[in-house]
Amino acid sequence: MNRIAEQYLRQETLPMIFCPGCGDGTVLGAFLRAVDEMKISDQLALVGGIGCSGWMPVYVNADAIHTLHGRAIPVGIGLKVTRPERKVVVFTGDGDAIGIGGNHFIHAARRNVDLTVVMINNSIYGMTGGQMAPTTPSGATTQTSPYGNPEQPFDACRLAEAAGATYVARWTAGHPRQLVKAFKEAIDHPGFAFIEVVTQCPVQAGRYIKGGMDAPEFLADIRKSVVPVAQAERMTPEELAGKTRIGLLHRSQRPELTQQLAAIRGGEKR
Ligand SMILES: Cc1ncc(C[n+]2csc(CCOP(=O)(O)OP(=O)(O)O)c2C)c(N)n1
Ligand SMILES: [Mg+2]
Repeated sequence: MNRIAEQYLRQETLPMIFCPGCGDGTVLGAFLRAVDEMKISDQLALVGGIGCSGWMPVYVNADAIHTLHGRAIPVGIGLKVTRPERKVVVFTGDGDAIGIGGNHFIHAARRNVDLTVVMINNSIYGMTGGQMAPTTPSGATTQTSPYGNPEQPFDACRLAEAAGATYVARWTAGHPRQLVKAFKEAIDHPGFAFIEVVTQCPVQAGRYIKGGMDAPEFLADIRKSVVPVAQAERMTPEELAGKTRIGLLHRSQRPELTQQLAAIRGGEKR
């Protein structure tokens, strides 16, 4: 076992529940590298929703809450406003964050509360066996859309930005080094920071959406489907059709919720 895994994983919780070839382990590895470089493990408060991705905090040697499906963000908000000195990081799935938890997601972004929300987008409800999610591509077959998804998926990053998030980035499980940097930036960012990570789910999305369960092939296909933002700016709408932009998509500054609350408690004028 490498030093990072030995130092930051709760050994008694291993082995992880993730299927072979799942992208969640890569995301967790990148997160732990960021934590190691920032030396902040004792300041962390991690929150996990329900779903495969929601298990990530369970494996980390840090304070953590594993909460209800769709409720990871409001639990994170509660933590942050009562213990503002903590660095609160929420791990959530696409179904957890913008399916059942969609309303919490947009209001957390609107409030600009100082959280880092990491959404693992595997385009499906993984843990429960491959049901259609709000991120499932149009036309895709899943366990609950055997004739193809008749709906249009959400772009969670555009949703976050429109709702008021002040840091928005998207990467994939094929970009671990960029993810380490993004985690560090998001944790340091004083406001609602959202990172979407597009991941391979060879067992559920592989079986139902792609018709094959080969993890390296799945990840290679994800890498082919994304374009760095700078490159996307030079592409025509026709060239961009079917491509997903990756990188730092938005960064801005405006008043943050816990500071606003502290000012009210302190009787200061805002
Ligand atoms: C209130 C509630 N509704 C439904 C469920 C069942 N459930 C558990 S995980 C899950 C979907 C998880 O999908 P996602 O959030 O995308 O996470 P993934 O497993 O794909 O990482 C559902 C519907 C639940 N546990 N609680
Ligand atoms: Mg999912």
